Amino acid sequence: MSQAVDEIKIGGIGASRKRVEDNRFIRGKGNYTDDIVLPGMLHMEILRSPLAHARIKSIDTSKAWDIPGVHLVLTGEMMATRNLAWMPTLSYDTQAVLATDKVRFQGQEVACVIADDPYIAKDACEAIIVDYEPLPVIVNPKQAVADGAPVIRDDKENQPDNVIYDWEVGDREGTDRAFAAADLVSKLELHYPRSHPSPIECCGSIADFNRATSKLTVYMTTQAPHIIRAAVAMVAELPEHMIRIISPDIGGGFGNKVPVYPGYVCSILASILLERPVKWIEDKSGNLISTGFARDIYLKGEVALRRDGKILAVRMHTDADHGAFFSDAQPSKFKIGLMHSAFAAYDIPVAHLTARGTYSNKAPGGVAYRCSFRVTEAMFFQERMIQAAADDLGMDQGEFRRMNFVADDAFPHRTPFGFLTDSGQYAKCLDVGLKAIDYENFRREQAEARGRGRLLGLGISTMTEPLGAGNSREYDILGIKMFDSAELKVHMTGKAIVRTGARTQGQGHETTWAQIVAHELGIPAEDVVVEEGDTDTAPFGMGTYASRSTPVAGAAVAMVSRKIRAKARKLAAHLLEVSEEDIEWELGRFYVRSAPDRGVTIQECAIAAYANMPDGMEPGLDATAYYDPPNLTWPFAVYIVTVEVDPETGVWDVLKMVAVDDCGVRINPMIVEGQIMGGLTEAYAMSNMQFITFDADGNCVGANYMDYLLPTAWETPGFELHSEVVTPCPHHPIGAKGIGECAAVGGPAAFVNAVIDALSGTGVRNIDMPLLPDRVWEAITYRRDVSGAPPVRSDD
Ligand code: MCN
Ligand code: CUN
Repeated sequence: MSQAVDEIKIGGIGASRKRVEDNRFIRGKGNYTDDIVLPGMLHMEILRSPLAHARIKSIDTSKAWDIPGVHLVLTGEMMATRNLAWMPTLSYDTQAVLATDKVRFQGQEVACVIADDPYIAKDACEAIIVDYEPLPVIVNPKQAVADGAPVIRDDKENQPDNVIYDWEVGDREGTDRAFAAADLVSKLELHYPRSHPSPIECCGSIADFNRATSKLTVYMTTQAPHIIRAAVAMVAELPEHMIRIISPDIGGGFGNKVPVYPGYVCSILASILLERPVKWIEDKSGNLISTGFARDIYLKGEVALRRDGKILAVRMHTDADHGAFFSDAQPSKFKIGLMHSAFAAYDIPVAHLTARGTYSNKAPGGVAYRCSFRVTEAMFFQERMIQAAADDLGMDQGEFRRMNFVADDAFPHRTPFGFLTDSGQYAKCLDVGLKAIDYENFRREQAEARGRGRLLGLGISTMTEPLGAGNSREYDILGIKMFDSAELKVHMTGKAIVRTGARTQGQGHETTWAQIVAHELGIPAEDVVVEEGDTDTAPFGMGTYASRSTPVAGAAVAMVSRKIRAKARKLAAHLLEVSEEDIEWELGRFYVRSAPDRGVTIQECAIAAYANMPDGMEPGLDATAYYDPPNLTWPFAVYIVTVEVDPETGVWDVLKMVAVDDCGVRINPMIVEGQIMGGLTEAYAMSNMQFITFDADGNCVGANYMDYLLPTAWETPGFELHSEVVTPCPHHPIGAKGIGECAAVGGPAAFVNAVIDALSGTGVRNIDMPLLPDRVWEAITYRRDVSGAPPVRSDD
């Protein structure tokens, strides 16, 4: 008879364990960067540029210095004397820390004041007089490449124009041939607008340089503390072991807290100069105007089709607006992130993508906001194209997808862009979704309603996305290979602590990593503490973004647990006085194969590691595992939305939304559902209310919460989630695939497809997000596509 512990009871894999971190969060006991107060701490505020493009003729800081309580005023000129006016970005470009020659976007950092309190610092910022000479402004890729366009990055040698890269991937000739042989070519052009992750907590840092020990400690809002340590070592030319980056509790990241921001660098230099801790906490408008923008990409696509519905080839072109500095955090090999993961769920023989990136007078942007390196744009584009292609063919949306999906028995599947997808049951997920939305019935209702002048629509989005960079052969950031690690220490009482180089920002790692240990060792999850975010104690890791934590760091947690189990097995053999070969494992316990009643628990092995180890065995029970994933993980998702559009006002309401997510084995089903709900909420917001853009002078329009709306429970529709399809990841130690971003990636196309479907028959092929009522109304009234692309000057 088995005496194994019950996995669900001890909070192992599959248990919907309540999030342990919420205990402190909901009681207001979290410890965020702004909660930290150090003795003698000063406060820093940033002066930002009001103009989008201007030459700096002079900066007069004398009045700021005169204000009592001011300790330091930093300008670009002073930074330059220490070689810190510019810093490297994560995409091999440079970014101004404080402007010296020119300002290149509205909100750019021009000067900093460090004072006794933030109010004095703010007042002193206002006392700084900057003399600007305005320059012509560029706010979109078309203007960037126009004849005679001003060169934004005239600071760079070998940069005669505003083009950052021209990149291509795929098979150009093969694609051309396939298009020549097509029965029908379906085309679509659209703009995925800028958006902003806008986490509740803004960015901030407290730098604390101790002259006596030469040690620099920085508390900061970062999703990737080890990368920041490497960047600080590089920029500040400090030795790595003298830098400690601590990422305390984070109030939401969503990608906003991946980049390196000038505020971090300035607070560090200020602390070194003043030998006192310096705190910088960004305000909301500073966060919205200058940090971590996402998307802003123009997409042009063509699908070559056979009459029966088979996709023969895909051609794509993207024009990405990166703002004034190319600071995307992404694997260095790919210029436009993983844009070429588009169409990975479909069996497409050949494809070609060209991508151009340009500078503009906007804040750096591109890669953040719940996306695995541009996958959000890729999947949005894919699913808008798929809908348009099916419509052009006159085919049913479900049927068209089903006939082009990669079949269940066709894995591993090499996509035309070279990715290897390894598992999935796409058609099955779609069937579950169509049944849940009552597809046939809805189509009938839709036709009837149309007869009575009511506009109903149904939108489908189906996609697989690549989550979990590396492997280290193909993925690196600034040359640092993408892998992760975990360290597990089992104390003599059988309690444990696990540390990883990932950094949770709300995803629940403190709960789920303990569940993996429970699954592997049978130690109850509540006996396992999880710690992340301190470079002095956590093992090296590349951080949390691109939903890579479960695929990489989570895998490392499983692997280090197995190392511990291997040593515990030796201890068990010693305790049971049999040879190791005679020992069997069941959850939480080793036993003698021939006498199953004779066994020892994992806890008994733990104490033996300290109190009764065999001769010659190294004492203790701890280990570290580095995990280099063999491949990305490829979760699959189906999102289906039904809507009603009011033709009089353009207002649209969601009638029902269903989500079918297959992310392999779910460690904590409740946390996974939370991730999906959150992502769908963001997808809903992106598709209909989040509007942030730039006028022709480069003024950021919508940089406040009156215009840039955060969805609340009031306007967010209900979501029906389905979890019945589970395709374990074949190479992940516990079969899990990433989930953190799926719903935000795949969701937007479902909403937009639904509204466009409601307008079918009007000739409207596209309305750009956000689908604000006036845009929808304009499309219906004038029967035309509506683009919300940033304005082009009338003299263009
Ligand atoms: N999980 C699980 N079973 C799976 C997959 C995941 O139980 N098969 C659990 C994980 O253990 C983890 C959570 O779900 O607790 C998310 O896991 P994963 O998909 O690995 O994603 P990451 O932990 O790497 O989180 C990153 C992802 C990204 S990139 C953004 S952006 C985003 C997101 O997570 N930012 C978030 N979700 C967020 N959720 C919150 N609350 N706050 C953010 O800032
Ligand atoms: Cu691109 S947002 Mo998440 O990868 O941190």
